[in-house]
Amino acid sequence: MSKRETIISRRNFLKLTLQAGGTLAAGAVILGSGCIRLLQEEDPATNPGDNWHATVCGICTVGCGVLVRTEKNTIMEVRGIPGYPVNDGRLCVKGIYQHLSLVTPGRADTPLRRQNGVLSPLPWDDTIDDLARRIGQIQKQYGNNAVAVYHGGQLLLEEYYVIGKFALTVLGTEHLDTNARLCIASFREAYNLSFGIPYPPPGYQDIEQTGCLLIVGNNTAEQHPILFQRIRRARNARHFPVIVVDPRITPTAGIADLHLRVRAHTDVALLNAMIQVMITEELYDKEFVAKHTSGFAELSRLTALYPPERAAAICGIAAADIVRAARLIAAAPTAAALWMVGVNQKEQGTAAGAQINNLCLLTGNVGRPGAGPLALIGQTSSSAEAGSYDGLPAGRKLDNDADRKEMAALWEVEADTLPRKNRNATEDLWRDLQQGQVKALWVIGSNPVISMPDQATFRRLLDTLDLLIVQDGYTVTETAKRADILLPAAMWGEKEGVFINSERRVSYTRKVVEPPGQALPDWEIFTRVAAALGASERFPYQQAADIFREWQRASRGTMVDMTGMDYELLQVKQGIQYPSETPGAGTPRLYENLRFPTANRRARLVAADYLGTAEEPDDTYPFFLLTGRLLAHWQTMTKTGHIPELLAAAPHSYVEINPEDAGRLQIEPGEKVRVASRRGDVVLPARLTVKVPAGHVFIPYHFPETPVNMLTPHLLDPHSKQPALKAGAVRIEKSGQRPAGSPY
Ligand SMILES: Nc1nc2c(c(=O)[nH]1)N[C@H]1C(S)=C(S)[C@@H](COP(=O)(O)OP(=O)(O)OC[C@H]3O[C@@H](n4cnc5c(=O)[nH]c(N)nc54)[C@H](O)[C@@H]3O)O[C@H]1N2
Ligand SMILES: Nc1nc2c(c(=O)[nH]1)N[C@H]1C(S)=C(S)[C@@H](COP(=O)(O)OP(=O)(O)OC[C@H]3O[C@@H](n4cnc5c(=O)[nH]c(N)nc54)[C@H](O)[C@@H]3O)O[C@H]1N2
Ligand code: SF4
Ligand SMILES: [Mo]
Repeated sequence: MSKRETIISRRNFLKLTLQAGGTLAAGAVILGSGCIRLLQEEDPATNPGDNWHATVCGICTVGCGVLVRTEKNTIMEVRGIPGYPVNDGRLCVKGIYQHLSLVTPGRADTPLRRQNGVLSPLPWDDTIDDLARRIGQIQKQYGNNAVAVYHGGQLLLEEYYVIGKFALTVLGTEHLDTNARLCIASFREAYNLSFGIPYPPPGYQDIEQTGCLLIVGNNTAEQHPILFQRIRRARNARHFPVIVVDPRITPTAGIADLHLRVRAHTDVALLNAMIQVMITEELYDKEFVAKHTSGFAELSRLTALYPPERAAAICGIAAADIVRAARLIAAAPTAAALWMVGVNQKEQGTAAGAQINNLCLLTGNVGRPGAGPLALIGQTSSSAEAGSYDGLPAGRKLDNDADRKEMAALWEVEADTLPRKNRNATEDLWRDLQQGQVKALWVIGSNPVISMPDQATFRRLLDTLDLLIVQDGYTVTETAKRADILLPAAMWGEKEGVFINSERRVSYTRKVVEPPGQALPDWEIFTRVAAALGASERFPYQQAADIFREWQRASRGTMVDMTGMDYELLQVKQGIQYPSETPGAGTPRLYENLRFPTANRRARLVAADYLGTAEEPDDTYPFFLLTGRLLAHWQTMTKTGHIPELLAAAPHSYVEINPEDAGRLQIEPGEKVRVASRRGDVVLPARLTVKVPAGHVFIPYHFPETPVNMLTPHLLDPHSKQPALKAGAVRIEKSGQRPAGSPY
């Protein structure tokens, strides 16, 4: 890390701000006096030792550009970069306080090994030797697939690539997956079905410029807050219609012209009816459909079964509103759609995603400005491009011989040594743990002991392991506490590489401080273990840039081509949207030529019947369980759980109950109630609010001390194998006392 590359002097700060589109004045206004002060040479408030560094936010997928100020080895403050294409100087609360997550208690700073039930420090070399020996023994005795690898979505692209390469070429295991399976699997399948590849077609600019916005199962205001600010501003300026589909009244629904408060799990019925209206009223773009799509006849036949009145009865909304929604989209000059885990985390997540794509295709709203279906990602950096999700990098598949050959050549291994398929973490891993076939699990940057569904079962499955390796920035996560070996990882700000956001923007993320103690970047940990397992020549990496260059070769000529980028260009351009072949040039929008990567070059209109959920409420468990997120907290709270400012905003969990239901059950506001499903229970204070519809309850999923996944079922979308994490029927018991002998 040379000074020239990493430190922004006040002069460079000015240059960067101007370079970023001349929005200095706007940025200064947004940021207030702090920014202007920074630009004044003789400002006494600026300490001579202060250094400002431009990088990208380490929290969510929106991918805001940030400036961080360091003093010695500590980040002192974080601000938005004025003029940055994603956020133009703005940040949300998590972005502003994120540096505190690096210095909260419980950071992992040395390798730990469990002996006699206690985790104690061990030097790196000994830890790696021990780990390599134990993995070797397990694989020798039980086969390659006895070791499973599962990683999260907050790592660098370079790290996803190295982990995948390691799992396939060193371990030779089919068990390679990521927590993207819990998050984006269904929209990837929906994109695959509709367009032939799983990558998001439009960018944020299209959402901002649209003539009509449909938001389904996504609370953009809290989960993608800076994107939401862009939407709100655009809407205030141009007054285009916004339609929100969510059972709850969310802050996002607060800007809706039409809020469709559907019953949980009924989106496919709603979307089919909207399509039916477009077809029967002939509101669709006939020329576009005829020239650029296939499957219209079948879609037309199936959606004919969903007149608005039928869907209205299923969804619990007015038929007239369904008609209105369809007409608004069809009549708009352009229309775009956003969706996320309110759709994906359902047994019909893929089907619903495909219907959203259909709405865009039927109205010709693909491949042009202000249009398109944008399924948002959630986590810091998409892990789907580098491979762990599909098995091989850049969309290649392990069961395709040509793909295997290509990657084997690049990796300098025999194609026959690569596994022939990959096994997912939600069906295959559970089954193989159940059957005693997986003996070691290596979890990198994820906290599945909170985030997987049906925790009672999942935790029992983990107990069957001989070896649990956890690689995390903290020692105190619920998963880390169960580790046999804990490997301390450097986190955001402590390592360099690239992140990919929801609009395919690849951004450079900078190392600005040293990691604590002996913590190492994840790629370096794998490089060292590969060496211990005799594969050092295939993992010769000295720095992240070496990996990026190798990854670029893997990406060449694919739909995620990143050969037109390097770390320098990514900084100058403030991120580049893939595919990018020409140096510095990206692709803000896919399919502008309306040729789709399918066999006949047409997009597919995919028909899907409405099936609902396997666990409908009944007399014993009368409520739908909704789970979701809050603005102030991040995921399982490993990063936000100790930040006072964020805890003050959301100090503990609760269950939202509609006052009508609460009245019947005689539940008072704030009263502790027991929420129970067929699988487990949690005790929470009740919040009485009309924001949640009658017959539903809502529980935020963040809080590890009251894990909502004690309640959720292990039900999967059959196409994507994504779990229905917003599902399950529950009952509410007035007494907050757990019955004697409760296992939870
Ligand atoms: N503040 C904050 N931001 C985050 C995160 C975070 O932890 N905190 N996590 C990031 C990640 S990884 C992700 S995946 C995204 C998720 O972003 P979102 O998708 O916005 O997240 P959720 O709040 O989980 O769910 C969205 C909505 O789905 C609704 N919903 C539930 N069931 C249904 C249904 O059947 N139909 C419809 N139409 N809606 C339904 C819920 O009421 C909820 O309002 O957020 C990202 N951003
Ligand atoms: N009921 C219910 N369950 C859900 C959801 C829901 O809406 N409802 N949402 C699901 C979704 S969308 C998601 S994405 C998952 C998320 O589930 P998880 O992946 O389990 O959640 P995180 O809290 O993001 O865990 C990330 C871990 O990585 C660590 N970490 C951060 N940076 C680094 C790094 O650079 N290196 C390493 N090695 N570790 C790092 C953090 O400390 C943390 O322990 O939860 C899913 N579970
Ligand atoms: S919206 Fe996401 S990327 Fe932007 S500041 Fe907030 S957490 Fe960071
Ligand atoms: Mo997610």
